[in-house]
Amino acid sequence: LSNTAEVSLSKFMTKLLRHTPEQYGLILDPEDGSCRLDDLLSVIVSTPRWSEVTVGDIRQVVAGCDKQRLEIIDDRIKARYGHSHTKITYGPGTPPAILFHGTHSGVLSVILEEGLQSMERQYVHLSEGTHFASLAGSRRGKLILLTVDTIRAGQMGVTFYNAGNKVWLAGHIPPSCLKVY
Ligand code: HQG
Repeated sequence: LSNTAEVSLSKFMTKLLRHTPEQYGLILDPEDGSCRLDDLLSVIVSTPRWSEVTVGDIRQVVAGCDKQRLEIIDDRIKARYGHSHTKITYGPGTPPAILFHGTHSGVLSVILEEGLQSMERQYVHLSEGTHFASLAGSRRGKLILLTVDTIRAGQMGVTFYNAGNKVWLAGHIPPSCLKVY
């Protein structure tokens, strides 16, 4: 796969595993959102653009992604985070005292008023460092980094889930737990 093809296939695989599997007849495990690598491959090769794709190409896409969006375990594959479709079950965990969320200036005042909402996804996305949060927040406008006081949030009943690779997920984060970084 060329670089361009790799990025393009990666977007298609992410769409399938996070957002619209049923549109392609793909059934994801309701617990962890995974499916068999073979089943994903069948769906991919049934589209004219990707009819030549091999399991090797899929592995290349998964390995080549710096954000580790996707994960292969034995003969199964899943998106690690970002789902709008299936509500994945993650084990609850105790995050560092401070986590980051990247957003943009256009929605800052709303967020400081009503807190962080999961919007179109199943969870609010947070990270242990500023890198992942900066990537997320810069996509839509002027980057704003927020810190989340996870201890206070925990006291207020928020549960945190570890999605791996320093990414944490949660439900609604109340405004009193947020500060502009
Ligand atoms: C904002 C991508 C108004 C929130 C990214 C964000 C990340 C509010 C947007 C991952 C709000 C939702 C997740 C409120 C939050 N009012 N806006 N109360 N609360 N928002 O894409 O965190 O490259 O669903 O700040 O890089 O941006 O696809 O979430 O701006 O890692 O792997 O509403 O997805 O990763 O946007 O992104 P999203 P996100 P990938």
